[in-house]
Amino acid sequence: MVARLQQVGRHFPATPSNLELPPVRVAVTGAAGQIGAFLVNFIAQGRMFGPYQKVILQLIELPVAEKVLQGLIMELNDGAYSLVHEIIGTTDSDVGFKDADVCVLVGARPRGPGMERSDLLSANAKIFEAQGKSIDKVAKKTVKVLVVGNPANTNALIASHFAPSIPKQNFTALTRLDQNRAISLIAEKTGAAVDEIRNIHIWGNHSATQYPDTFHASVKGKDLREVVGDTKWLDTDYISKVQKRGAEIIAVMGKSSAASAANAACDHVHDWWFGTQPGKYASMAVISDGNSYGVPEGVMFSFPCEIFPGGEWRVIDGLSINEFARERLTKTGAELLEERKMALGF
Ligand code: NAX
Repeated sequence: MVARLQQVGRHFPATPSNLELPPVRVAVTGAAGQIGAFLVNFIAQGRMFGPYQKVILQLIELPVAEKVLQGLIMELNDGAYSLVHEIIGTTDSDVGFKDADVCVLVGARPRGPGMERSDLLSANAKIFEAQGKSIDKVAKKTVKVLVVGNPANTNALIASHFAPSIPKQNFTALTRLDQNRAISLIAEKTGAAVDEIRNIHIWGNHSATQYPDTFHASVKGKDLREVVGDTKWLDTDYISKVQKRGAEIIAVMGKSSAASAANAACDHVHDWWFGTQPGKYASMAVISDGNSYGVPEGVMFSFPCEIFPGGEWRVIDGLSINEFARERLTKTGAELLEERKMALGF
């Protein structure tokens, strides 16, 4: 096991309100992996909790990756990040999740050769059951959990299921990378800046059934679909490009997205921590209560969400869902029900 490597309590710039706040404890599993290594550096730089909030990094790895974790911590130390109050590296989840304010669950079992989807789901079910139980036991009861490791939505559901003392609303899965990809493609198509594009929503599963919805979105305040002016592209190639962007990256780069995934995890937690800007919603997979848009109850489904400072969120209601969208919401919801059945048996 990697020991406590740093306990510095450095001074940090004398800037506004966060000076008096205690450091945020953020646990990251799979910290030594591709995404994890970017993520922990981004957190140390203030991308997740802002430039004045100190953090305690609680990094969790498998024993097989212990040396890599040790090296990562050495590099973090060499970064001399003023926001990093302390780093804990461990292979014991009860140590890593202890008193955590935020847990980002990146480590997961990848699909091996000859592995069926059901094998993948059940292998991950075991991991996320154990992590859910550990979070339940040692993390703060107010902990916010973001699952990145795939199949992210169902892994989040499992972790939540095995953490009964923590509200189900505190478990989420990452679809922000899909939202960012969807925005970036529209920026490329229209020449608008990414900040000028609002409210493209990702519905459903972080998989090839996800539905990037442009019907409620705008570019520079105007209806996105009118600005793009190419309905056929929006309803076919665009959707499929967003859905398959992960595979496209692998085909080009020979490995999967890492920096963009870490960046999206920071966006997700940042909005969850500070709240969304007025009129600008965030896609995140959250527990469905069965009352929104005909989505089945009890699956982790990506919805457009408004988040209030402090972390309470609500699914945006009242959006019109046409037949085209309905078909896609049904398909991605059915996939999540099937995943839940394979992973949890109900
Ligand atoms: P890597 O294989 O580079 O890293 C995973 C790390 O997790 C490894 O260091 C491994 O030792 C560790 N690990 C595995 N099981 C663990 C456990 N039980 N406890 C602690 N650590 C554990 O994968 P990487 O490229 O970083 O991807 C990580 C996960 O993110 C994968 O499941 C991947 O499919 C998923 N992704 C999810 C995305 C999303 O938008 N939701 C997008 C990017 C990415 O594909």
